Amino acid sequence: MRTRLPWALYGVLATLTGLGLAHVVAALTDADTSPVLAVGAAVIDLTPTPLKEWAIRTFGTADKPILVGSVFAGVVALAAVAGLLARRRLLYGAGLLVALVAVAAVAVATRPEASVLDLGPSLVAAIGAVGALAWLSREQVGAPARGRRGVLIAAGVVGAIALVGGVGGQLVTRLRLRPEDVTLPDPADPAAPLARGLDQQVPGITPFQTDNEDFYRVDTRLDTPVVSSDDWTLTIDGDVDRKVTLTFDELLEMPMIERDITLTCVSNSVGGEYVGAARWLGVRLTDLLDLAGVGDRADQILSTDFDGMTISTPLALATDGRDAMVCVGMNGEPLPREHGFPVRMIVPGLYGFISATKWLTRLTLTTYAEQDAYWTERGWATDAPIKISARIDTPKALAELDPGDVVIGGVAWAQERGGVAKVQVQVDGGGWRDANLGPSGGDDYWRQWFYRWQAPSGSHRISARAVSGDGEPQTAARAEPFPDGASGLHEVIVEIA
Ligand SMILES: Nc1nc2c(c(=O)[nH]1)N[C@H]1C(S)=C(S)[C@@H](COP(=O)(O)O)O[C@H]1N2
Ligand SMILES: [Mo]
Repeated sequence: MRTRLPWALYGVLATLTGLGLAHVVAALTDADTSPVLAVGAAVIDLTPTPLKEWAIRTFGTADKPILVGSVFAGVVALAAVAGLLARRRLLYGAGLLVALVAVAAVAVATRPEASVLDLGPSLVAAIGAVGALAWLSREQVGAPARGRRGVLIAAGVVGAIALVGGVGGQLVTRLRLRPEDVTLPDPADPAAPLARGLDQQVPGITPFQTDNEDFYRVDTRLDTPVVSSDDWTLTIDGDVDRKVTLTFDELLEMPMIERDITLTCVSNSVGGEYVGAARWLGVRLTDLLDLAGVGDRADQILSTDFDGMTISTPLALATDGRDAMVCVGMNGEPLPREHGFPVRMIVPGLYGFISATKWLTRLTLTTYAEQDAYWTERGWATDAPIKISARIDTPKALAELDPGDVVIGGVAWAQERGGVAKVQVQVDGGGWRDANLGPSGGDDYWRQWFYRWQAPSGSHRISARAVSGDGEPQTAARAEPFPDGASGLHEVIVEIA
């Protein structure tokens, strides 16, 4: 082949073949993660907090696909270069491919709980990629050059291997160990039936209970972990009288409580989407801690997920009588994979980043002086109660409406502060007027609210604020999410024609 283009293509196809095969091996061996995702994860972990904040603000939930996409595009570009190098000498091209895989292997090997097994996919990626490149560029090793037709056929064969590998790997992973196959026990301490909310009454309001499919997702992962409940265990160790290890079945045999709790992310901006309300089923955290017997040194529960990611929770707050729980169920179903299957923590009143560990495998009783967790290492607060907040769901910002009857509505939350006692609405800086509240779902649950407004023509600014059951009004002082949660009032501007 004289022209360069086919060579660039060889490099890309060879690399995709290696990656496709790596996915199959990862799926079959429970190896932790694919090489591309490992590189992406390493990039996330190494990114300074301000840059990460900027990415979340700018790209929202698309920040992950954009990151994985960029890493992938970089890999494809280098793969094309490897192909072009192979045109000169196969060894050069192969060398670059091996170097690429080596970077991924380092990223894989430095994950917190990496084992030798996790290097399998990288090894296969290297062998597959170099093998495919050698086969595609066989004239470099003395065989007669392929004609145009031969190039197309060879490219097709290699492309098919890459595709079948990539898709097959995904499929195998999805089909194994399905959360739906788990049967949950009945709660010994059930929640009262949830009242019917204002969902039907106020068009555009957030539903009283968030469907699992609609529940926001925030975590550091680039994939959706597939963790088996069969070989899952929870270990409680550190400053305890005796180290305890429980299997999933043993956990399910413990008395279960059921609670309605609104979970909130510290990265949520005022009026943002990173908040959701669900009915959780699980074991009381204190029941588990009692099994191990907490010592008198610990001030922190350091929880670890299946991959070594850590979250720290203030021990005093988690054990002060609130309904902190180790959950297996969400809205009557086993936890979805996205939300931590098989087991996660939920602690009402604390932002998720210091409490809501998904894919939980370990609770270590320790001290803040001794051990840092993922976000606290990055400068986020260690003590972060959820701030009182009201959100306006309807009308939407910049909505154009007719004069007359307009229903303003939304949700408000004040977990572990006696719930929401009052929501007030203000138009154009005028007097604060009390909104109507929907039914209560308990103090740890959000409350829907609405206010009927006679809207005059013109452009208007609507604000809302909540007051907690323990009498604290929501602050108007603005703060960014870093380091302990955003504050300020949610405001929307609407145009009345
Ligand atoms: N293992 C693990 N658990 C985690 C996280 C994470 O990155 N990894 N993110 C936390 C954060 S910041 C929040 S807000 C909640 C979000 O839970 P959700 O995705 O189920 O809504 O999970 C928490 N648990
Ligand atoms: Mo979060």
